[in-house]
Amino acid sequence: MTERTLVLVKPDGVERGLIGAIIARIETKGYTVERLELLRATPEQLAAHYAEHEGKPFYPPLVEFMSEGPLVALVASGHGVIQGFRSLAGTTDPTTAAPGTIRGDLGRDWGLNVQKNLVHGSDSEESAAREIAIWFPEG
Ligand code: DAT
Ligand code: MG
Repeated sequence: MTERTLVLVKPDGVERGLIGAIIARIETKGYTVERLELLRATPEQLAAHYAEHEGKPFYPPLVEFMSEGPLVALVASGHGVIQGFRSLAGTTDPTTAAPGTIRGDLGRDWGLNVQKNLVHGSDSEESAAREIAIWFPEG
């Protein structure tokens, strides 16, 4: 089934000049970039986006990190793109993410109290619909 997913290139990815490398992996896999914007996240967007993590110890530094600089929000589409992009991204911790993945190849532990793991990808159809509405509210 053709799906859409919400991808963020987080501020660490933008700062390190990896926007192109990350988007190239999405396109090389055969997914289509449908929407794309470089923006600074508002506190409201981050609170909505990370609502499931509110109250966890890593939530305050996570939201702080995500507002430190511009990020890229994009919508990618394709058959199975939600799971497919999660596979491309690799597991959450870049130290142990498999080589061949975005986080495994391009990410590492920078010794800070939040994992700077370059990208976000929606984890379900419900999350994708919710998150696309947060970052592209104009539809
Ligand atoms: P993912 O981004 O792989 O979907 P998640 O939704 O569980 O992971 O967490 C959201 C982000 O929060 C994640 O990309 C990095 C940060 N994070 C998650 N678990 C963490 C932890 N144990 N310590 C520090 N940061 C964490
Ligand atoms: Mg997640």
